[in-house]
Amino acid sequence: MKTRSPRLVIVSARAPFVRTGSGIVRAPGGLISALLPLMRRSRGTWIATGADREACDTSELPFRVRALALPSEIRSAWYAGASNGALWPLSHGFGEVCRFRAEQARAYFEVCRAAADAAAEYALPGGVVWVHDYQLALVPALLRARRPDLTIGFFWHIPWPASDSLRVLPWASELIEGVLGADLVGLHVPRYVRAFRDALDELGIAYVNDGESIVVPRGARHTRIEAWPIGVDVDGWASLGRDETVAAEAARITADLGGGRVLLSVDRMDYAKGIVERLEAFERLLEQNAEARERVTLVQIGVPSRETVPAYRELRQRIEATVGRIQGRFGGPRRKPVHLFARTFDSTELAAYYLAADAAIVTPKRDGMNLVAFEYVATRPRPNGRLLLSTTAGAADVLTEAHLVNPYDEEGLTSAIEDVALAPETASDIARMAALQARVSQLSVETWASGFLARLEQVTEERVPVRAQ
Ligand code: GDG
Repeated sequence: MKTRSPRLVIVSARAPFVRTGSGIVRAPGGLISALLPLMRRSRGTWIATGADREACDTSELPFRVRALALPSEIRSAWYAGASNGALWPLSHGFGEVCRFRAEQARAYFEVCRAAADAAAEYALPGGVVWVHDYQLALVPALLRARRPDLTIGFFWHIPWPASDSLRVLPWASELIEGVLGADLVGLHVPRYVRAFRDALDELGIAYVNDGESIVVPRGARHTRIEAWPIGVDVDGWASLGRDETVAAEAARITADLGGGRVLLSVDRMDYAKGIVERLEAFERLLEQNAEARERVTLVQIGVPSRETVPAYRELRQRIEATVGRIQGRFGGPRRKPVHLFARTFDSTELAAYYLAADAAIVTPKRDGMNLVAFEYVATRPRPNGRLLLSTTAGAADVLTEAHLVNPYDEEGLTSAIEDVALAPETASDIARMAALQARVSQLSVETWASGFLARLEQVTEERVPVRAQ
């Protein structure tokens, strides 16, 4: 599909690159994985509110990256406070973790205003601006007020909060009004669209149902809310999966781990990812099953994340303590049942682990989509291996042939891990993986981004034109 990507302005919290001890590297996280291939092909501008200015010095890139200069206390109240101390837990059903503080809400409004100002400055007349995620949900309405000539898309990458959860957010109505400034609002799966509809009901905002999408009239225009399931760079992962060096590295990993069965989990260290619960389920498996004690190894890649938020620092300690306990109980001089890597890997290294793994254990407690599930499937040159996936991840609505599990069901989780680790491979396993591979290929990130942008233009064409100011 043809899109107007060269005129595109992207607004997100994260920049595509970060500065680390070893230089400027690609930032971890789903949004970056999704948008980088698109922006490489376009010559637009990427506005990042949470970025490090040095990491935005990207003269060798075919697009511009602009970091906003925000005072550090505002940045912290917006990012660690309102975004990751309130909206993230609220949307993932962790009400008890939420903290609502007025000064953090003020910072959230201020950062959204600064982002809207920057987008208004960089967008060409009649241009397209695509705003991303829960950290910037007020930008669409603020930008619309400044530049009614623009076409504005918004994508919310996490679950849309249940209306009972939303009730406790002191600025719920501002949040929804902010989002409704967009022409097209994307959520991953239809059940999030239904949750959005509940929120409109709750706030008494009128809408029309149009098939699975919702249309909210807004004067001369309207906002459409639709499900646009994200995918991954399928060709990129598949070509890494066919690479001989990657395959050799995968063989070395399997041998280093003792030649038994390898289970792999890859997550940002986030309580919504269910890492501790997964480790505990694995520990129960080791208690119960002698073969697992001898032959099964769990590799947990845990990218450190949001360490300025107390709940995340505590989580990292819990993860490390749980791994230590399992090691102490079941490890020996030649056998280590769990390997925890608390660092970022490059994608070649990650692909080698995807190849080496007999099963991917993707068991978040709640997840907007989960790209790791897609990447594991996309990397495999043959339809082997198993994917264990939480019913509570958006990905479960799309990757229906995966082995599905309720991550809150402790015994169920242990026995599901046992099955994917130890049951002999059957024709049905191969058929399931082949079906998953076909599904993942259809849902490439390229299709997602170009489909969303093309739809955005369509939606805008339905409204009365407004001239640039
Ligand atoms: C949010 C939503 C939604 C991880 N470690 C390394 C690395 N990664 C990459 C993976 C994958 C991405 O990070 C993680 O994506 P997820 O989708 O699992 O999770 P979130 O970061 O929470 O993303 C999520 C997503 O947005 C997109 O809408 O699916 O539900 O929470 O791509 O490969 N990449 C590299 N090295 C690592 O060590 N290179």
